[in-house]
Amino acid sequence: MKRHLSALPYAGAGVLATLAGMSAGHLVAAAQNPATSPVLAVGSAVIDLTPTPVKELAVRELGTRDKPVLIGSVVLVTLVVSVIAGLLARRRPALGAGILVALVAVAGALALLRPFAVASDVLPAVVAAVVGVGVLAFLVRLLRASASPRRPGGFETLAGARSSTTGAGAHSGPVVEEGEERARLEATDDPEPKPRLLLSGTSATRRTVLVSAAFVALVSGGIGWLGQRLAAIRIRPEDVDLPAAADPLGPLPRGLEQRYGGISRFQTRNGDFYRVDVNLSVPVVDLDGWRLEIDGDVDEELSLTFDDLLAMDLVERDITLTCVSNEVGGPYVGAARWLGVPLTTLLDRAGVGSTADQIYSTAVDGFTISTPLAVALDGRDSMVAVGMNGEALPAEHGFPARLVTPGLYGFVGATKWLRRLTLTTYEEQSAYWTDRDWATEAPIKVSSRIDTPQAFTTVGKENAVIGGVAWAQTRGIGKVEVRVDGGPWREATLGPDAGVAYWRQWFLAWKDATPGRHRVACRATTLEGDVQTAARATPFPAGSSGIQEIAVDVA
Ligand SMILES: Nc1nc2c(c(=O)[nH]1)N[C@H]1C(S)=C(S)[C@@H](COP(=O)(O)O)O[C@H]1N2
Ligand SMILES: [Mo]
Repeated sequence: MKRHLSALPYAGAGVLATLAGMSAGHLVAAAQNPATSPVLAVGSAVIDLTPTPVKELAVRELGTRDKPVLIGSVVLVTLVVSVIAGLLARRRPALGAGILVALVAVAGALALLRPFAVASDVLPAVVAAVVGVGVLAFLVRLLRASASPRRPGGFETLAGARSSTTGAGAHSGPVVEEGEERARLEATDDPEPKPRLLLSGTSATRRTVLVSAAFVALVSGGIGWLGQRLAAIRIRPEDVDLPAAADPLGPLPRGLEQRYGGISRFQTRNGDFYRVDVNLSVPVVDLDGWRLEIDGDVDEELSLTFDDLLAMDLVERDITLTCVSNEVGGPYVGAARWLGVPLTTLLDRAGVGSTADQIYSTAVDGFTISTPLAVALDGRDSMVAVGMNGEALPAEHGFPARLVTPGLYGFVGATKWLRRLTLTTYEEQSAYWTDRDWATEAPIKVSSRIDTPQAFTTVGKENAVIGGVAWAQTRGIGKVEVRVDGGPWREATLGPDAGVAYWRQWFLAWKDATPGRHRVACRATTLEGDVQTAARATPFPAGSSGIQEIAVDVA
């Protein structure tokens, strides 16, 4: 028991050393590219390697907490390893340090394996290793000093121990230490010497250990926090000046939200726009090094700078994006005015060959998307967007450039942080989510959502209004109907029209509302007469279907 307890401080030293290393690496990464942070590099690899059913389960059970939980798990596993490293460092400092270095080496390798990685991306891991090993050596030194109060200067240093492992006297360090320990125990009159827990000691050395441990923990926490702040201020899309569109659109018509507050705004604010991607940190893109490459089956490969893009004729389009993971009635849909270069302009410049049937886009985060070439050429307004609602793309939404494809779920047409478009075939290349069993082609299904009233809220009998949004991108919404308590479908009034690639708001004055609980449902119909089906489908693999029905109380 005593032995176990006296080992505890070493476990703590391992944890503190790891935290300090991780934080230092995180800080360096924040200053260059957050994705190269050792913790995030490992976390991203875990995301990429997680089988689809497990991911589905995680998203279902955890929702948007899936990423914090993932990071937490990575940190937890790391800390368990660091406990082992600390315990081993008690007898074999070099071994403990070696485990820390191995841990960081994995993270460094993962950072370097990212697409578009540069040599300096390994720097955060190197710094993490140096700081981690340094702190471990320091703490082990202190602990050994506190365990041998009679010879405060005589402990083995980590460096000494490490070099000793190369020679015949490999175990001299630990053996000497045990000898000292025994000598000390024999010398004391106390038959039950207190276990040398950090907190039970009163010697100056122990206080030093405690204080330095607290210091390391505080500094680690502070550095982690600072790293996040740095990442947030490093790229500033708001400093980018965008030219106007060659043929600007007029202002959007007044939305229904101005009359019925509960209905989603006709144009989603950038800050409210849903965000879905595979990243633990928002990719940071330096405009200087960034290029949009167009290659593969083309007459001439292109490599365009951001300024090259801005120098082209820009168009402006109102387009609603939807994520395939959106459940019926869910939040992963948003509508914005996008500014960018028509995809056809870029394809014409490059000259598409005769064999390509897909545009394979690769993003800065390594994410890939397959978009059917036929979709890009069928007359819809696919574009490489640089602006969103009058501003440069926010970092979360793909700064500096992203693909926007009307009518396709985001995972097949909305590549953020776009880096390369490759003209190729479906036979030759498959993209991120297709490799994880999601559909290869995924047009958006007609759907509608009740925004007001919210489920399980109470509305007044007078002026009760049911309202929301409906979308069927590239086909357009023809009508929306509302049903109360399974009765007949009643047609709602549609809001303003901003084109078939955009959503429609709708409302119905609920004049005959009676007190009590009611079930309210809605469904949309496209301009072609295609009615939103009641047949339920899960988001996996090609998008949800069904009809949203909520319970509402009328008072
Ligand atoms: N580089 C990159 N682009 C991406 C993704 C991603 O993970 N990485 N996710 C896609 C998915 S699944 C969707 S739904 C849209 C979401 O775009 P938004 O976050 O701007 O709403 O981005 C798409 N583009
Ligand atoms: Mo998505």
